[in-house]
Amino acid sequence: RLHNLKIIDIPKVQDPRGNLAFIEKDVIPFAIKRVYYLYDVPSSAHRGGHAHKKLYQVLVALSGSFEVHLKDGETETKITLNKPDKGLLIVPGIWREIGNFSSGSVCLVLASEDYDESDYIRNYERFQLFKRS
Ligand code: T46
Repeated sequence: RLHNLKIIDIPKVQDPRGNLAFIEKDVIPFAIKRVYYLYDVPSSAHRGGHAHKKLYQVLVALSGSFEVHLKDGETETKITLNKPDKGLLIVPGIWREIGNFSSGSVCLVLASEDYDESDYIRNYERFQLFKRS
């Protein structure tokens, strides 16, 4: 299991009318600069397959479920996200692959930085070199 793995509890208000979850600045350990989401993902699709040099992110299964495989260069962990009130923190230097999306699932991502292709390591051998440097 990865040692710096963290699941964040997102505060919520449960109500017979439905639940309301809220993300305020103290819930996420970084200032959110960008929000994006994956949706209409075919169940056979694999997303990710890269690491980030500086970016922190929190993934939330807003609807449905999917699996996140994480590698830090030494150990690996598979996490199933299937609860809208749980966020998976992914710190820099972690290889991630996301798959097994259930039909209608939505992956919300809160990110610490603007989109920057130069922050991506999209080659696994380069990732291993990055981890050793
Ligand atoms: C990650 C996982 C969970 C943008 O133009 N702006 C954006 O903010 C993002 C995230 C992507 N893009 C472009 C870059 C590519 O041309 O959208 C295209 C698809 O991106 P990518 O192949 O990186 O998508 P995923 O789902 O494999 O990865 C994304 C994030 O890029 C990544 O940081 O951790 O979701």
